[in-house]
Amino acid sequence: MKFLGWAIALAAAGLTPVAAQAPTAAAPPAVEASAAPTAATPATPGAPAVVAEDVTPTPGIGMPDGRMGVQDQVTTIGHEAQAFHDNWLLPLCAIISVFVLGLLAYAMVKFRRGANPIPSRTSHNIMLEVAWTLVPVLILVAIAVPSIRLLSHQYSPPKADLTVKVIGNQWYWTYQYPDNGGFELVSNMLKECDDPTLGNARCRTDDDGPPLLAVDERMVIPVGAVVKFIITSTDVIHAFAIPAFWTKLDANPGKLNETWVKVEREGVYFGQCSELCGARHGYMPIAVEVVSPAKYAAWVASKGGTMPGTQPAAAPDSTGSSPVTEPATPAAAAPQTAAGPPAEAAPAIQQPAINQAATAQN
Ligand SMILES: [Cu+2]
Repeated sequence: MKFLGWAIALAAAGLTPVAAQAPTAAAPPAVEASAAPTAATPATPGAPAVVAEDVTPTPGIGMPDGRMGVQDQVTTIGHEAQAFHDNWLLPLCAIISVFVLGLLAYAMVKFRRGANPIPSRTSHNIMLEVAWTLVPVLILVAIAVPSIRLLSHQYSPPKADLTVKVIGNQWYWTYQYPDNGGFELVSNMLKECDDPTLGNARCRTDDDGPPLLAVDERMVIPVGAVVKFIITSTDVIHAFAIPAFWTKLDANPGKLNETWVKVEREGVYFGQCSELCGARHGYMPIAVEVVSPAKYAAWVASKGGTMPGTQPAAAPDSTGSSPVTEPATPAAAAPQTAAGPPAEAAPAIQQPAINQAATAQN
């Protein structure tokens, strides 16, 4: 029944007039549907590295390294949130905990039965009651003000320089670049070299990143740019989370969520799906590579995409400094055949298919 529902939903999506107008947008659901049953294997088996290989992850940056506390933050929101957490919430929690523990210990010793054979009959103390009502209210206000300010900054994005559509699938991520011609990446986790299920796929090296976090296709974004993530899902609820960006947002089928980042330094930053989404939930990592604008343009060209304001027929890798040596992957090549779709077509189209698929599943 589940597959029948999917088939009906996808057929309906392909037959709608809107879908017919935008070939790139109609194509991804078909690709995703065929890829879903074999999601356990990487999208490009046997292919060499297609990541921007001159950017290797820095140990301890953008990944867990055994330290306590939050990861080093590399976004403006991340700095604000980390300061709020480290300099305000944690000390406040510690002070309150120690204070309550002290009160408990004091009461246990001072008012123990041995020292008070005749218990006190006191039942009211106006000053005390006013104090223990007012003080917690003031503490909550002191937490609420910076907390709401942070929320307001998170949900007041500046004008985006780049939009990336993030799509969760069981169990991998796809990234679409509507501003750069609409190409799409399929990002699968890299397995270990001694994994008996590896097959012909490329296995992880230390240059790719830590085990369970390295992927075959990283999302690439330019440093210093305001990048808007439009986040959704094709099947169940996933969550797009990158700790170093202070980003965590659900990817819901049939719904578009939005968040943004402005990353301050180049590097590779890792995250994971953070919503229990099925058997391989733990194996759908996220890797974002942040590069200079020039490298980003070269990478876009290598994927067959275009930079805004340039001609679609621009020769790929004209700078000669492309961080990527491979031509576009099959997944990325698909949009190349499309005749210049409008940038915003993808989200508008994907919706009916997702809605119907979700309904069919229920
Ligand atoms: Cu997931």
